Amino acid sequence: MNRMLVGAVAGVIVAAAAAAAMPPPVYDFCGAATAVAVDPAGHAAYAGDTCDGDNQVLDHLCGGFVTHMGHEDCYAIPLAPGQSFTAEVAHGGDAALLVTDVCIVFGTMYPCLAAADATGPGGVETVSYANPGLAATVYLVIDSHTTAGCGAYTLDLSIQSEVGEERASFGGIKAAYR
Ligand SMILES: [Ca+2]
Ligand SMILES: [Ca+2]
Repeated sequence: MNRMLVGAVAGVIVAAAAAAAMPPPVYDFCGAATAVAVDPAGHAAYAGDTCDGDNQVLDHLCGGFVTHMGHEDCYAIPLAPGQSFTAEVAHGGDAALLVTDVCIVFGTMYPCLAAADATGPGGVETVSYANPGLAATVYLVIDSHTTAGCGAYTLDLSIQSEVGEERASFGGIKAAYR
């Protein structure tokens, strides 16, 4: 091996080592998420435009659809134990909804808790999620399929009171008169 070749090989090894040591890419919408505040009846309404959003959610394996290279808006939804929410999004572009439990991931996809992509441009997407555990903040991502698929939208959101409570009251009434 001549000196030049040794130098070139050493350079490749150094570059490969540097590449291996590179940290994974960080995807983070924590600071961009809108904190949802509902009225006493548990409702909230928002209007926005995903074209103004960032693209931190590039892909997610949710119900068969994978890539979402368009921009997204994100909402942070606080849920007490047993609470659930339903979100209805009327969208001018082609929206896809994702519910996830983290706002930052390192070199991987966002976990999928629930998702919806039933309609094309101009359609309405609806997604629901019930919190099975302790009080938690979950995130609703209103994503766009492509950069051209972004657009204005309205979001209607409702947080339902604890399912267990409702069941208990209805079930209890029924049981009491049986
Ligand atoms: Ca996206
Ligand atoms: Ca859609």
